[in-house]
Amino acid sequence: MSSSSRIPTLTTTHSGVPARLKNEADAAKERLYSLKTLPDSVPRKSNVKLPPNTSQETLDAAITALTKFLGKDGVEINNKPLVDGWYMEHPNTHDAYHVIDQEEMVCSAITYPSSTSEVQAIVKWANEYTIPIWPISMGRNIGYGGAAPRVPGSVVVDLGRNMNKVLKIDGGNATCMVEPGVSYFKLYEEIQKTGLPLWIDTPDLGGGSVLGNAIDRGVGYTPYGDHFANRCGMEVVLPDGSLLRTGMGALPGKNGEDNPTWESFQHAYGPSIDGIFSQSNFGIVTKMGFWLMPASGHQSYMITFPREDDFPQIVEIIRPLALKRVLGNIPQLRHAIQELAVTGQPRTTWYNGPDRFPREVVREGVKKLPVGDVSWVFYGTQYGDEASIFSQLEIIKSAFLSIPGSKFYLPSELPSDHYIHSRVSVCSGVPVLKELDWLNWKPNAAHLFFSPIVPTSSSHAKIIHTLIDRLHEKWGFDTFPTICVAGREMHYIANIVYNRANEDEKRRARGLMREMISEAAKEGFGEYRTHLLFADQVAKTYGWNGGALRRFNETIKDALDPKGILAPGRNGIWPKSYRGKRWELVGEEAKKSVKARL
Ligand code: EUG
Repeated sequence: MSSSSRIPTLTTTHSGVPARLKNEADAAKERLYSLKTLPDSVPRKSNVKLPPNTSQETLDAAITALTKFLGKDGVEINNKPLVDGWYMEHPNTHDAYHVIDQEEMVCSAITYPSSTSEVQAIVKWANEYTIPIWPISMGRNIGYGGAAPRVPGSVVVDLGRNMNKVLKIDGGNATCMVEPGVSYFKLYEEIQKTGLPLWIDTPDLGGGSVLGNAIDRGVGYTPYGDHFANRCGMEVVLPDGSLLRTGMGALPGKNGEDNPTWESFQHAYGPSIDGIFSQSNFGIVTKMGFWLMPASGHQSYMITFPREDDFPQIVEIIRPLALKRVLGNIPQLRHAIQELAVTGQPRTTWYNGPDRFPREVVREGVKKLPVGDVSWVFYGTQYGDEASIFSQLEIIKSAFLSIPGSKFYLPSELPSDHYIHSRVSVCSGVPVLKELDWLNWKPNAAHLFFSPIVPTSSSHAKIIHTLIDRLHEKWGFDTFPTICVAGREMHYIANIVYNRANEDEKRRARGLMREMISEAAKEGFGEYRTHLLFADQVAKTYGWNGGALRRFNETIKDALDPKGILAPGRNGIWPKSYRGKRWELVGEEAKKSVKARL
């Protein structure tokens, strides 16, 4: 056996794989590594990346001071070769899925707090030395920048390594409270241990941080799929090192206890402020409460549609079903090409050309799979007792099957290795790894998401899909749309899969992103989330009334973080000391000028 047998498990590492998925993880890594031509690491081209305006001496003195406080194991200099690793063995030094040079967006050091008071001390230390810090929960935000800091040389605060406890599970009230290092895998295991009939809500992959994903406003697929909407209560270290509790946590409980409704009511008295700690750099969230879903009967299904042009009609059928909550969760609509990709076989299995994967080859490919000659695949799940699921399915079938040639399948009608079984797990709160399989599409594969919000309407859906497909063609990428339907809007996720060993592919991936962001904005579409590199450009598209939103964010930023130490540039929010100094990355040219500055 190769290196894969070293994949850490949950019993040894907070970020490890659960025992039930160990073999699957080994096999997935094995398949991915069989296509890897990049070495595990290469020697560093330069020394430790210094924070801006910081000399080596100042950094050394600062690190010595921090080490005195946190101990030798609490601080680590980032001077070793960079290792991209694999999903379950991901780095906290840089972006494993680098879209620019691997060494460009790196931290100078990593620090590992063990408590909220240590986080407070780190923040005070950063203020003292004016060194930017970049907090990560676990750093598995893959496709959006991973663990990489926006400002090279920042000190990464890896919250998860030593702060990874499930602090509370309340079976009666169906709530929990977690620290940043609790993954979906871990929360799931902990709940199983209690024997309580509770579900978590997991994204497609289960290795990420529950807290981190929620404050990045990530998405899962049960009726509790809007992660930030199902939060309840936060504890936040502010940029001056002081501590805040939001919601009912602001009201002290009896005898110094936590407030008993902290995880039950989202608000306090006065303005609702939780939202400003999501997708921002206004505070470090060290604890967060969540609502859990009572376990339920569930039935997943798949509906296939034969023609490319069925897309707008599918969307029109979805909207009323979603609004009436007949579709009670976040279903996915995928293009047929993904039926090929999720088999885990490389692109070359079907097609060897360097150009775009031809439509006829998709058709030839899917014809041989259980789905047959189709263009779109809808993965849904219904919840409740048997009778209610039955009646819901009758409504759903009669709506979708009005499209000529569409077909309805249950998981029991499909082979045991079909992707639907992974959807069954995800849609019933069981975190899995299956979604990694489409990474085998290319060697040394990495992915990048373009994630616009689109009204659930045929005309808008057609515009965005045509735009995305046209630009993928222009820049030479296969179009991999996964459309996650929230209700009145859809998160259209275009998965750009690129070979991170190929500089030209990386350049084209960046070009494609930049052009999609600007073209989509002209049509009124904006991203719900984006990779670090594109944060400035996306933030700029939200420019109504001369950038009123940006000004508001900057006002808050300057008030809370006058020295600009906390995650400068996150989500396009720059502290005063960085503004107007060409830190914003809005194009390839800007990148060059920033690089020259560093
Ligand atoms: C996916 C979904 C997302 C996202 C990134 C990826 C799914 C990929 C709905 O949000 O942000 C299969």
